[in-house]
Amino acid sequence: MGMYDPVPLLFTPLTEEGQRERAVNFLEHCKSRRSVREFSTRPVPRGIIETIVKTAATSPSGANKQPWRFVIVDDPGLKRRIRVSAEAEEKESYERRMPASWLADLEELGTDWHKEFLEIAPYLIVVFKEKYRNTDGQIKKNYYVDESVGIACGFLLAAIHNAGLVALTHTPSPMNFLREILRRPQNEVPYLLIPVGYPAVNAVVPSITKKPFSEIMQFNVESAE
Ligand code: IYR
Repeated sequence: MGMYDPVPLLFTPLTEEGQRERAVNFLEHCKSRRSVREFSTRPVPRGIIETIVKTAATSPSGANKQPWRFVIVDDPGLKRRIRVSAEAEEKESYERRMPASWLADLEELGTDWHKEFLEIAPYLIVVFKEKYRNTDGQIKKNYYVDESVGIACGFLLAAIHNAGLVALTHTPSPMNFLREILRRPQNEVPYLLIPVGYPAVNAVVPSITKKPFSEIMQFNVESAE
């Protein structure tokens, strides 16, 4: 059994000026990230993708259980099977399962059931959440699994952007077919499907904006007069 064994924190202090500069630079960097649906077939070195996944794995997680599995796919046969299954589910969703209000919201983004990017992007990173662990026949549950894997995916997307690549957070629904195609065990549930690569030449994105800061931030509690 592991014991709590404290070690000195490695912490590099910055000057206030340095902090401001780093904070603003990171904001500007993050502002330039966009979800991309039009990919180039230009290959990406596998080592870069692995470094990005290692970055995601630095995330905090409930009781440090690290309840994630990142499956990296570049095999054309697997990508084809994933595309075929995803499109079958998405076609059903767009044509029958999604309510009119949802379809209206998606019209702004111009999405439909065609998912050719699943074959065009050089890599798919399929993220699974590990609901529980099976250690020597003993079932041990993980904690805050959605929060932990969601945070790790945030790190993953930031690392992808930082590496000069683009991605899409794709959620075909339902997506249990990913467990079958990628032969993951029952304790793992597909969480996100993330194509990664370079944008197609002349790729376009929808002209969307982020909410004003005043709408997303509250500072303490305004006095109600
Ligand atoms: N999963 C579908 C639909 C979809 C849903 C949301 I919410 C989006 O922001 C975008 C798409 C699809 O990938 O097309």
